[in-house]
Amino acid sequence: MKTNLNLRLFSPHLLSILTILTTGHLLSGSVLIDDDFEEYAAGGPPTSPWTSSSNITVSSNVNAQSTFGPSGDTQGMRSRNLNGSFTPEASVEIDSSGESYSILKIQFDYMFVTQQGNPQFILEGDNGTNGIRMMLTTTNGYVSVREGNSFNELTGGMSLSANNWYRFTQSIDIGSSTFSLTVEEFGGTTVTTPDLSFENSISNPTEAVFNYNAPISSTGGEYFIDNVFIETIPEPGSASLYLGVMSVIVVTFLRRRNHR
Ligand SMILES: [Ca+2]
Repeated sequence: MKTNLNLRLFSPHLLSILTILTTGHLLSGSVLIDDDFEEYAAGGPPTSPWTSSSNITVSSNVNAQSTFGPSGDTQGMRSRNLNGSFTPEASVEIDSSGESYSILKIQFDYMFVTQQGNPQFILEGDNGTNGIRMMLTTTNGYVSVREGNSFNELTGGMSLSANNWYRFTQSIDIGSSTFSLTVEEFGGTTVTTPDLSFENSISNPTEAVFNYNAPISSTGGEYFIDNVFIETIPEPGSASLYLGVMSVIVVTFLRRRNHR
């Protein structure tokens, strides 16, 4: 009977289950921001964790109903470029301190209504340094990424059109200052551009910023953001180490149990 018990406890099935249990949690990462803007009062600015300037409001306008969002999702964050002397800006803090991760995932849904002054996303590092900077739509209708000293329009495969939702997903490697960008058009095509470069290297991401590249006073621009999701993906190495430690603990436990 003793031999049969040992075989059962160390069976491949048991080890498989333990592997899933011990690595599944780690590999899911930590969600830092998950915001669909449904919890804020319509017509006012988005409140904590957001910081915003004038002309940033949470809107229940029908155009703000993201088709990517959950059922019943009716609000988004509206940014209007109207004043000519400043660019509207909304930002949210990214606190990844104490986390060991290899990839930072940043996802949001975007729709522009009128394209005046290019809507812009920035991932800032310490001291407000621009790490990633991209124009979400240029006057040519493309996404344009600031790589080092130059803007590079991503003309391959997709031009963006007004009043249509797009899901932007960035898979970011802070250590190598590179990222991939996937742009999914709702009901349309999906284009992934790998190996994009940062504007500047940063050691630590601190804020995600939505603004414009230039102020506009005449006709103005308008866009919406919804479903902002920021997550850390842990390093494979740390997951393996964790699994190794858990295995030792489990094996020790089983041995003691068998020797009782
Ligand atoms: Ca929403």
